Amino acid sequence: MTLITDVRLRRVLDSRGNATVEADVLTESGGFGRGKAPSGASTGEYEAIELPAQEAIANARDDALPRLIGEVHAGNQRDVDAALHAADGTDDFSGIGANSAVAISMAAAKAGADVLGAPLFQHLGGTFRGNEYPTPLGNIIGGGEHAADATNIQEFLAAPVGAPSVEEAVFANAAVHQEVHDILADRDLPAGKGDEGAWAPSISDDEAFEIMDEAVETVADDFGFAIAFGLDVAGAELYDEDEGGYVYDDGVKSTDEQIDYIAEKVEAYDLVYVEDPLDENDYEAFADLTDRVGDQTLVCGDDLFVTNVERLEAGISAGAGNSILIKPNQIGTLTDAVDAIELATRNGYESVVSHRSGETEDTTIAHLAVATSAPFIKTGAVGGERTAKLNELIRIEDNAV
Ligand code: 2PG
Ligand code: MG
Repeated sequence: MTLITDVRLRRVLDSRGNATVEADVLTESGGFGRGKAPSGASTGEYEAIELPAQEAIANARDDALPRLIGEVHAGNQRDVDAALHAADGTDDFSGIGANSAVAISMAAAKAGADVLGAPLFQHLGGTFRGNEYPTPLGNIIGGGEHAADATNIQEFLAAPVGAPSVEEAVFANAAVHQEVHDILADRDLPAGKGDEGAWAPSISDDEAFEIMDEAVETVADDFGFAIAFGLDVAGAELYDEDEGGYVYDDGVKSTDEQIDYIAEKVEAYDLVYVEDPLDENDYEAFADLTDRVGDQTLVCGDDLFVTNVERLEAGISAGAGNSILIKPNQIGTLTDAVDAIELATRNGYESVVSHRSGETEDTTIAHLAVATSAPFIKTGAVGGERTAKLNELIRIEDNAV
């Protein structure tokens, strides 16, 4: 029933105005699915390779389509994704492009769900999944690679851990975003927005910590439940070997100083989440920090693990981190992403499903988070390409998909 009869590829715009790959998958019985690839700016060194959209499309048309059309059932995700790997023939999807791979992988999943008449999260997760909803981490203040002349730390993320529902949590994050706007206005600090819709004022990281602390407290009082916050430090972007450490506006921190700095911030602000606090090659430093604060906060590997089971296995052996960021385009297929989540779960690591800084209106990650019972999803607080996922979560919770 779900035999693939056609795959159509085209370039469409992403949220930064760059070209990205859109895939349509059609099946024998009239099933249809559409997927779009996101794109990172602070990409990890070990990520699967994104090719220029036109090149990715041409290569996938030549190499992947003959292995899919009339050959594979969209309802069998492992077969689809194995065909994509076979067509690509490399370790990092540099043949057909991880952008073509992930767009086709997601489109096939949606076509499979369409034939079944089931919501995507149920097709991916099965009937025993779908009653646990992730807490959305909302990007509120940011800089790094996502905005010029703003904070050194890439993302300050609201985490409405006490919210009674996804809907309340989503609105709480939007309220924190508005509250920060008001605090910035009171302090006469003009701010545009970065790539993910976070405020990008020209302030020090210390001032951003203060403002976040004030904003989450105010909104928590208004909403009547606990709202904490966390960070994506994007440590690999700050780390410069030639400079001898992590380069901040106010100086360079050695690895030991960086560990102390993050541990102090976890204590001072009760941070519930710290992503990529250290460089992507430094398992040992991740392990040291996890020893220090891993019982109080999630220490999450993004560029460290790149959704890759081999890198996660190395991290598990080293005791590096206690959670993994899951970005399907970082590894190229949904099968690879789900394998990483399952390995994480078996080893007591939490999974945090994530958007990219360059996004589209695709909502697959909302379904993936629910399908795998991920405790967190990181997909912004405002902006159409971010609210597409947040509103989909609200619909999933409301049984309206
Ligand atoms: C990150 C992501 C998403 P990018 O570092 O976690 O917030 O950014 O997509 O630019 O890698
Ligand atoms: Mg990150």
